[in-house]
Amino acid sequence: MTHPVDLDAWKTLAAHYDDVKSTSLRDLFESDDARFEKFQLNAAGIFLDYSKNHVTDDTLANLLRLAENSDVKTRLQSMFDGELVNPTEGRPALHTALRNRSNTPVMVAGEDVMPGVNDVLARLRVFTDSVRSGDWKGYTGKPITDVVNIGIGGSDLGPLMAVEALAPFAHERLNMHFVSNVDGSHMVSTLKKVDPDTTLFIVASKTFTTQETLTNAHSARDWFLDSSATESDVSKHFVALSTNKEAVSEFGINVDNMFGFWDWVGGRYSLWSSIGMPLMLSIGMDRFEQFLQGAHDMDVHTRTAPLSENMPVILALLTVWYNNFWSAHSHLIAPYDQYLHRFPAYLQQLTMESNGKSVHVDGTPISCSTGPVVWGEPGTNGQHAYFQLVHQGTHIIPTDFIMALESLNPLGIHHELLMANCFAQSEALMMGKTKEELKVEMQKAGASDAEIERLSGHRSFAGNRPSNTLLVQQLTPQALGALIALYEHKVFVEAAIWDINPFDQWGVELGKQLAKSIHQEMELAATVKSHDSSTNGLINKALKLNNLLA
Ligand code: G6Q
Repeated sequence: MTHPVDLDAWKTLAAHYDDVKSTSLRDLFESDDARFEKFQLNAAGIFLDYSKNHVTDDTLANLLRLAENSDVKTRLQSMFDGELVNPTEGRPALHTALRNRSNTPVMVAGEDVMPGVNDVLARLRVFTDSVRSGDWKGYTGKPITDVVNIGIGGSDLGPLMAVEALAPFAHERLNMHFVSNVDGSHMVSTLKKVDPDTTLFIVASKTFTTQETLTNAHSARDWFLDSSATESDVSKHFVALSTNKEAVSEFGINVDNMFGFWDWVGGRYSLWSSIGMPLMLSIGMDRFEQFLQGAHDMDVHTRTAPLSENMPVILALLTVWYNNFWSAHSHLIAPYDQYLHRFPAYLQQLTMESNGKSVHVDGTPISCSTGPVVWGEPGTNGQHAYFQLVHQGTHIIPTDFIMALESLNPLGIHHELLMANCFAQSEALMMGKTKEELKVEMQKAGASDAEIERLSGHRSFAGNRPSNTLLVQQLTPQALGALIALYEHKVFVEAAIWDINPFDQWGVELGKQLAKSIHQEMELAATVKSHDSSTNGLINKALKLNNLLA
């Protein structure tokens, strides 16, 4: 396999970077009035303005050639077709089948997976409808008022983010809670807010072996049984979302209360499966299907649009451009939408777990830098915190601004101000403020020449900081579905270019393994000597201070 850095297009881009690196974004806009019209795209209800990037027609042509050289189209098609795109775990990655609203067959090992997908969706509809309507009763005959999702990582971040994002569509009676951390405080503080006879616990775990989730689930069950409930009442209050029937049954959850999915659904891609149950309960199955439809629309766009008009491909190419040629290894997600406050955290897992890799698909050491650090918080809050570094720090941090044009909570001038701030930030990042502009501004305010001179370096901004702006009309279930699918495919295209496997996570597995073995050692209540001196020292300190040594 040719490594990315050996491709002709890669070498051309490296040379092209030297040609364009000193051309400012200001210059690019001044020399082309049609830049906004030229560098924009529409797909599945999402508008993308990518004109405020360090790209010219030539840059784009070179990047598109890189996508061609990297077989991006073929690789995308392999994923949609259910081929083994996750070779280290020997699996396809078919989250797209879960939202395949066209219902065309998707074959895995000679079998169409769609009837299974549709069956689970139908069961989920019956169950979630009955909880929402109040027909599903707790053990004292009362309807459910609170739902506690117990899961972590992919079995937590997606449902939590989406329930928050679609809060305006939430069911009035159902309060949603999420417990992920094995820190007992998370469970204890949640249980204080709910009553055993009106609470439904969802134990969400693909493997049903995850230490944190099982520990939390056991504690929740003990708490439930400490009320007047008995073992036979558990089935009215505990359901499982998993691929592991045996472990679910061993835990004591009746498999009639289990909603399955398949090993070809990666944890961080599982929101579209039964793992989405908290969202189904919150917004109802009809709206959940609109959510699936939005993602499917983006899937169709990704599969069919030419590379030059393909939104996830363009976004991925921009990330590769900055990450590999501009040495910009950090990417800011700035949703100007309070409901999207968990979206950056969700994308952090999606992108960093997928593309945080140091070997190529064939196992050879990586030849280029891979996934950037992804982070963020909603605007306008970020402006009063870390945006200073994005404006004037020494790092280039490409930024994605995300906003809905219409508010779901119109309130006076609030939404206009939100939009104004969003547009102002991307403009300020790009334009900066020249010394001449500062001089005029300070002179108008009556500053002396000496004062202007003294502050000139501090108060002028180089600007030239790139950003994308993504707009939807309203943050509806459909729009959210399309937005998530857009980033999923962007991550896949980046991985295709870097020639890495975005679907495994051996680092996560290592963490799970080590925590388990240290815990087993701690349970022996004896001084631990088997690790390095730091790890031994920390474990022994904890054992001693908690009086756990025999
Ligand atoms: C996701 C990761 C990881 C996983 C959690 C929970 O892609 O593999 O975040 O989702 O470790 O795993 P379970 O769902 O199996 O409990």
